[in-house]
Amino acid sequence: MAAINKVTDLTLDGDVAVITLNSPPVNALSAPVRNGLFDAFTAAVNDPAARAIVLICDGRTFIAGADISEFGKGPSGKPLQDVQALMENSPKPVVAAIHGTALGGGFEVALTAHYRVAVPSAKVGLPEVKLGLLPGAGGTQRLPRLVGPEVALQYLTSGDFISSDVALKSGLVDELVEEGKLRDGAVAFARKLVAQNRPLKKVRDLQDKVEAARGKPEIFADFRKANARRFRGFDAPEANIKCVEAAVNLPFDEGMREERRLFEGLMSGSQSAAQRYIFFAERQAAKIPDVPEDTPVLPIRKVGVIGAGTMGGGISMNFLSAGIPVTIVEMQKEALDRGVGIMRKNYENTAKKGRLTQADVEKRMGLLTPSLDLNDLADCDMVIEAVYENMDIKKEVFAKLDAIVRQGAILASNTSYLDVNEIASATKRPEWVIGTHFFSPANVMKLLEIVRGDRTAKDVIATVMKLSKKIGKAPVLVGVCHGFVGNRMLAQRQREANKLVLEGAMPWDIDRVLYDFGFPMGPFAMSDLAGLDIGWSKDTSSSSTLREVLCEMDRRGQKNGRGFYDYDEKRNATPSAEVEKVILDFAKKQGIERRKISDEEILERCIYPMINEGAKILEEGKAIRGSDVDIVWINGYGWPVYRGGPMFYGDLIGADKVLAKMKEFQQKHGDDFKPSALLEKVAAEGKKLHQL
Ligand code: 3H9
Repeated sequence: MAAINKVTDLTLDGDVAVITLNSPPVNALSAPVRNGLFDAFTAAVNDPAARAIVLICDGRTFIAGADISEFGKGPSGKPLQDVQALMENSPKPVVAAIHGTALGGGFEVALTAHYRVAVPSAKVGLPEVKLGLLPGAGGTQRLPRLVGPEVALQYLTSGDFISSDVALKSGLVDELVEEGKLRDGAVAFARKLVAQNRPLKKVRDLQDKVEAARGKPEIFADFRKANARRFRGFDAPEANIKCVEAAVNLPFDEGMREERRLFEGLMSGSQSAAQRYIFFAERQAAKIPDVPEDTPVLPIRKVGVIGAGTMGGGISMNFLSAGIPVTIVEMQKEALDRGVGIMRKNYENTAKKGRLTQADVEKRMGLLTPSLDLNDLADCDMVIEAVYENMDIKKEVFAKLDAIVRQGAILASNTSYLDVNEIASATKRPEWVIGTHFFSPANVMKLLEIVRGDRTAKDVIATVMKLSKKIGKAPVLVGVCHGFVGNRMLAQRQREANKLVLEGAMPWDIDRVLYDFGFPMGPFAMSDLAGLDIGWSKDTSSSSTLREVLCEMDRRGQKNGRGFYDYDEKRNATPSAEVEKVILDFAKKQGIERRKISDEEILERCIYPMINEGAKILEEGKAIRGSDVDIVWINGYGWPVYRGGPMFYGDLIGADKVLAKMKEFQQKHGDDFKPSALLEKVAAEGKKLHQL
């Protein structure tokens, strides 16, 4: 026995048949893989010399799921169910041998084996919900039978990976075998089954845990209630819950039919299309056309951060958490101590929630060197500046860094708007200068806009792109322009939100519309949270904007309980009658005749100019591709992932319809709505913005 086809291989190890699957990069269940598995299992089942069968994978992982790139295309190859039926009905025990990650359809295949063994580093899980889906190969029916409906609900609706020790305890895995010795361990396990004549265990036949939950609808009602906020707007969590209800209340085969029905509903909807697109878009963003994959990267063993404020502290934590030592420099001792204290407190809060041990906290803080002297940055491999957003100050800092930091080190700025070329011009090494725009809170938010200056070297770009992955960020390479991709588009939304308030809407109307669209909060609630007085000064305030007027009235936002909204001591917001009056007076003074504004207009006025600006950004080459723009908005600004980002959403509406609306608004409200040439072109040629 040997190669069954290009991806599967069947060998005999004594009386145990070993099927090895090898389909890089992640052994996804493409048509050739399903065909290969079908042929291999058929051969193994029919081979009289084989008394047990082991399924194992080559490469970095066990099967990581269905092949997502096949979704939406017509059927081809053997259905996965046929492979699973062969496995489950095999008269010889079938053992799945797991390393890496057994995910989605991959774990569902493992769940149809009679037994599962894994190495300690392996993880299993059903992450379909993150793709707007549910496990469509029996996972929703088998998982509750093994772990009970309560735990199954958690796993299915979070998509979280499960470590092998937890999997062992909960019966998802039957035995752990020594790291690096999976094949031998699995074969020995299979041999033991045969020797002991152990019965074939079919998960579908397990009844105890589902029966125990029958007639207890409160399990589901309580779960829905407790998670309503987390699931808001998403279709997939509810469909997953319904499947678990079916597992509890229906016989296995009927439950499987319900799973299929709900799976197909999700698969044909726009939410899953958006979420699957984002999965690939995020990986695509890591690829830079003129910076080849094999560009050498520089070792980053030690990082310097200038500024121990909220940003500097958050940025430092990313590196500390990844085990990279950080020297953090502030000008005043008090500010330094405060910043370091906040970092410690953040880690300790995480430890209190059980997500870190106290030893981890100490280890991380032990990697931090606080300093009041820029000279201490001399031997860093990379220095990130996070000082006040002012060009003169930034240039001064970079000139100093240029003199202090060793040659061959990267100098990065955390600027959120400023010209990285101009900052680089303050040094004699512009090739080594790059922008790293983190988002607040910098230790939490996934997005990192990496700003490429005209002279930034390719190995510097490659290094920072790779490094950002190491610290758990989703990097997007952008070009120099005011506000880069994210803030530049945000400015469009903010401008329209402000205008709408004067024309007739109230801040809470706008916030409600954007919240219902799926954002975590609207622009006015956001301003209240950040503080209305950021960048405001009593001395220069001229009552010329609504925001200035509110600051003059000491309405500074959540921090003093009064902003656009009034806040109670628990920070619950209610619309403010005082603000309403201020708005009416302000509009009157400006001679604006207020009118009723529909929710539809609010949404279109806020969102379409963003889509248009995204097209302009692409036209100017400030983002590499439309999908990169979407990744910025998903990972940095809370754009609902099930709407795929502004470019994807623009395509969902239709570029032609967005264009027509922009033209209508341009007529009524002026050139803020002037369509970009690229939007015109895309609409005329019937192309897609997210595929540019
Ligand atoms: C499912 O199973 C539905 C079933 O219930 C239905 C049954 C009927 N398909 O992430 P990486 C590619 S839904 C196709 O950079 P890592 C990926 O695009 C699926 N391609 O590596 C990338 O390509 P490239 C449920 C896939 O080591 C390359 O592999 N499963 C798939 O950081 C490397 O990926 C999931 O949702 C796929 N399923 O992480 C798991 N997976 O090099 C999704 C990966 O060209 N996958 N690729 O850019 C993951 O979470 C991670 O990829 C994994 C590895 C943890 C496996």
